[in-house]
Amino acid sequence: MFRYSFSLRKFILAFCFIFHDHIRADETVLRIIEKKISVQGKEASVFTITQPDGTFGLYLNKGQQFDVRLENHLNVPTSVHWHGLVLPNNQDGVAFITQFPVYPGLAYTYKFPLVQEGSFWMHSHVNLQEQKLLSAPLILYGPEDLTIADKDTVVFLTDFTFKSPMTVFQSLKCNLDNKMSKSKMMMQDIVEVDYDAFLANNHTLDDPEILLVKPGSKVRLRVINGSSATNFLLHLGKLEGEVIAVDGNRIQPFKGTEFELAIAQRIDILVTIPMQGGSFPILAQGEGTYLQTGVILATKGSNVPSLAPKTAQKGGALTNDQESKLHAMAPLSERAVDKKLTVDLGGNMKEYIWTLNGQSWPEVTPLVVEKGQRVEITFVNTSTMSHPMHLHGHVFQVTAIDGKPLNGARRDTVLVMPKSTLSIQFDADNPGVWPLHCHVLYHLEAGMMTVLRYKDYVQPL
Ligand SMILES: [Cu+2]
Repeated sequence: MFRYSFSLRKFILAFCFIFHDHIRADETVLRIIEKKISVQGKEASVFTITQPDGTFGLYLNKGQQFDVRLENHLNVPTSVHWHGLVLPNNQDGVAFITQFPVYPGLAYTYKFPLVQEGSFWMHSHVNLQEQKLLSAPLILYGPEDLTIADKDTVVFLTDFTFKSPMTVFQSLKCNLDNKMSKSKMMMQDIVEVDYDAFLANNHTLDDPEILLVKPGSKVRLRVINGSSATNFLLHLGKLEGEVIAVDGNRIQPFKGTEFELAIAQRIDILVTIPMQGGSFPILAQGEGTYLQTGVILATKGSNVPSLAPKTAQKGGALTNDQESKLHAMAPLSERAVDKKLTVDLGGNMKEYIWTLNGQSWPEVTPLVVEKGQRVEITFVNTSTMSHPMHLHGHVFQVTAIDGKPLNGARRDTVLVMPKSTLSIQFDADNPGVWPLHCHVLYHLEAGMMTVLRYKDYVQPL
């Protein structure tokens, strides 16, 4: 019997060796796969990023080596960008800029040290794949995280449509060609895409994820806006929340029951479960919509309410209020700005072309900086829509809103409100060619991207 088991084990090992001889023990495998999900009782085919054991996304520690083998099991080329990570330029995962796309049946290995901690995410940077849910959480735990909360949990928000992303994009173009009525145009300023549902950890609110919590315990919610075109308003209901970080960067604690979360941003909120227990919905309503999603924190034996994915009241519009109240725990050192850049956010609504400084990707003039410079970028939003602007490879600080100086939060994505200006500063300390773009997927597809290029940098491949 022993001999039999032993040889069986050897056989299995040999079998694994044949198929995985290229995988090292310290390497994490991420598979990009197509899968079927059910939304409102209807089947849909989406993309997802999972580990071989089914884990959704990546959970690593600061100081560890990021050593990930990304396998493309789709029938189309793809690439995955590690959103918010400070990494060497050639590890950034942007197809056609820092690497070729990963073709079906091929893998690509990423290796770099993890210098940050906090809540991040990953998503496709190819075409409109992000709308097919090709995104996942990427959490980097810090040494103190165990003492911050009793439970640490992710709430990953996405916007879902049964339509193909290309159909959505085409209809955005057509709608605008067809000279809409003024009222429809006004509505479109906030909401461009009519989604079928919003998902939290891949669940709709009629079948929500229920997270078991203990009475009196502290819970850290890492809320990630992984949606393609939806800003969210977060409602904590009976719980008061304390925001401790935005975009993975600690801020001076900020209390409230309602928070705003723009596309691609993250917010880490601490809540304390009352001693008497109960169930506590954490809701996210789409800006300018009646749709909501969320998770439910529930103590053992509590009655879990059934919640409707549609609300009676329409979600309002995001403002600059929250951003103006955020202050970094570790602001940039005080120093003079060496390089000032202005980026005009604009669009030609008739043709649905979105621009930065009047240019559409890829016909753009790069923004050039030099290593060692303190750089300031002022976004001037001349359009009637808000734009979540994301800079790759750097952590910036929000330093002014509408000309008013601010010792603001450190971030990688900031929402620039319509007819508003917003300045950010950062130290140019990570040479490369780094995308700077609007994170509304359809604006990005319509050209709202440029690059920040370090003078004299040539990419080692
Ligand atoms: Cu935009």
